[in-house]
Amino acid sequence: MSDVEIFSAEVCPYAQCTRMVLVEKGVDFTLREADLANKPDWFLEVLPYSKVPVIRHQGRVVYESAIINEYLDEVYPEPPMMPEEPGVRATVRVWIDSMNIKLLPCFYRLMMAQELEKQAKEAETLTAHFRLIETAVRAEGAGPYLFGDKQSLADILLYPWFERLPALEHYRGKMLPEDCSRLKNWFKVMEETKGARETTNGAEFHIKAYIKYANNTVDGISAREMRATA
Ligand SMILES: N[C@@H](CCC(=O)N[C@@H](CS)C(=O)NCC(=O)O)C(=O)O
Repeated sequence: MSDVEIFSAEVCPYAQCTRMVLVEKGVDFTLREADLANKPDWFLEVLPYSKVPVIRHQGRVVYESAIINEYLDEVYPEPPMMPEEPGVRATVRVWIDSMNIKLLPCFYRLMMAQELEKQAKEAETLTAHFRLIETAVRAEGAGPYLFGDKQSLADILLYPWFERLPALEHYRGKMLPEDCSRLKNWFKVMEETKGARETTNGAEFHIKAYIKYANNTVDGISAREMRATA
């Protein structure tokens, strides 16, 4: 019997983050994979928000990827994925929050936008977010990770979206500005981490998986929420 059960979906970047944390920490886990287009019966019974990821650990159900990831970092402290120094830890939390609230919804809105004018507006916003991160991580220090020489939950959060960037660029054009050299180097380092290597699907998979988003024909709770907030 594994220590952790994770309810996940291969396409889901949030679920990939949590799988990356489990892999990096060497936690033995059981993967319960769901097809989001044909949700299995257990989906509504087990998942409080009807969204993946959710984990079950020692009988406790934990959901919302940012909360799960911090929970896992607390119950499996090695290697730590939050900085020791409270000031840096606060910075990491600020970036996790800002990516979750601003960057990631913008990624989806751009992917689902059909009118050229809306695509241009969202592309501009996304590019500005990338520049903000580039500037912030330059200010923080030497790297190679976003906030120093150790991988944090902020790196883990951002990685799956960079892995999906080829899909966004395939449907909507180039997004990462050429001069974001720190982010480009960061991605190369992240690709080599155990968490990334063991969870990656590669560009072709994402290009296929996102066609429904690009045509705005995807159904599901997340897509409906995204349309409502667009
Ligand atoms: N805020 C949530 C977002 C999770 C989320 O949006 N999951 C999507 C897949 S990427 C999902 O399960 N959607 C179910 C649906 O759309 O019906 C988290 O961070 O865990």
